[in-house]
Amino acid sequence: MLSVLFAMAIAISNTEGQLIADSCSISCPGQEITSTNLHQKYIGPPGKRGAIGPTGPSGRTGPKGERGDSCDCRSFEDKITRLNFTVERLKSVVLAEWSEASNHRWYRLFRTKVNFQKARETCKRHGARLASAGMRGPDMREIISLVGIRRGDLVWIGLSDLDEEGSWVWDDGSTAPATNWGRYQPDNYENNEDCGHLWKDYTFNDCPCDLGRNVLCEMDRWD
Ligand SMILES: [Ca+2]
Ligand SMILES: [Ca+2]
Repeated sequence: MLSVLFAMAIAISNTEGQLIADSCSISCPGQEITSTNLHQKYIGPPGKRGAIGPTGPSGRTGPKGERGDSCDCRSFEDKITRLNFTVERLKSVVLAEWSEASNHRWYRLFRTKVNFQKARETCKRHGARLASAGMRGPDMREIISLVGIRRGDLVWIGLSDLDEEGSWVWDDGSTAPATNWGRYQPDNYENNEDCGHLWKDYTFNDCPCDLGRNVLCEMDRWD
């Protein structure tokens, strides 16, 4: 029996080469022929290296590392200083377009012709709102002069009664009454006037919200 198996091993090794060395261990009752023996005697030289196999699955997450040293605070302070410097430069660039009033708010007039909703969006894009606080008191004339609004310019301000007819609300959330209405205004003409704008003689008028007007934006102070 042993001689039969041995003969088979030799035969296979002569035709299959490396296959026998990797897979063969022949044992019989009382005797054994190991693959090492076969390899030494009958296996030819190694074949060409095979192609690289696919990437295996990720291993388990390793143990938590040791606590590191405290940060280099000096370098962080330097970075913060540089960032503050950059912010100040950006402010100077952006605010060149805006004018600060004595109420410490910033104002900018956009000469355009957009409806009330677009006007709101214009201000919002600049981190501002339609002029509200500055239109309620004695600062108004100063602001009008500051941004160069001319007599007769039609300019949206942040005043509307869109939610409830006759209940005028400012875009900064205030419900303080507007005191600068023009003569016979607000009149809600044809039951279709819910948005406020600067009118002749710098007074307020209510008009349809879809008309095109210039835009006066108001930004709270930067601290
Ligand atoms: Ca109205
Ligand atoms: Ca009106």
